[in-house]
Amino acid sequence: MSDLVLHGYWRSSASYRVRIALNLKKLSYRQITHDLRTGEQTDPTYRAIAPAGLVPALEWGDHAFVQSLAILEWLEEYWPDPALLPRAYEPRAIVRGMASILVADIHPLNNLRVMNYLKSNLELSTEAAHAWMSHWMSEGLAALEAMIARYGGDYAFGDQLTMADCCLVPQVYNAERFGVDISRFRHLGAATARARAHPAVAAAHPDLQPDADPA
Ligand SMILES: N[C@@H](CCC(=O)N[C@@H](CS)C(=O)NCC(=O)O)C(=O)O
Repeated sequence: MSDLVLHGYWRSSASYRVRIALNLKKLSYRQITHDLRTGEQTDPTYRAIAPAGLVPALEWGDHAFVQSLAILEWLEEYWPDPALLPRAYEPRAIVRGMASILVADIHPLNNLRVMNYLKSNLELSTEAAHAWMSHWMSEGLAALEAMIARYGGDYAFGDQLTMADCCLVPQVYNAERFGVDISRFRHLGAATARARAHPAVAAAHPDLQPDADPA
């Protein structure tokens, strides 16, 4: 069996999603870090693996998979146990919808390159750029709160950890870093707290990664 190699960065929420899934599935993997602060993700050597110059990428044999949600889906197909999607089709679609709110609607608007563009090219102040980012995070999290209120149990969907939690925990980490008030989202906050308490999820926390800045 090939080794799994995760190209990521400790504070990258998209990498954090993949770490959670790998840990939940009890898969061992090696990490290669690309420091986003110094632009290592745009190095041509890394772009040969991940042409968009974004982390994460997951190498497996001759393949390099990009896009965290596609990686989660691949992990689910290859190692279905423990499942990160419910069995029935309709719940699967709902979990995928929840994950997509986080991955497709919220995260792209608070990504580093977008922030840099707002500040450098559009000359927004740091405060204005953060307010813009917090606005879109809050909008997306409010939508998710309504879905978790309807479908959640112990976790974001029902009583098992799913892909929705793999994406939710890192986004809440991001939101908290940027001062978004999560206490407004009661169901979402409770589901996040329970997911964070799971040992596999806890072990994926940015501060515990080998490339993390010293505390
Ligand atoms: N949709 C992609 C997003 C990947 C992404 O944007 N990663 C961020 C870190 S969380 C990144 O590499 N940012 C570098 C940059 O913005 O230059 C995924 O889910 O994998």
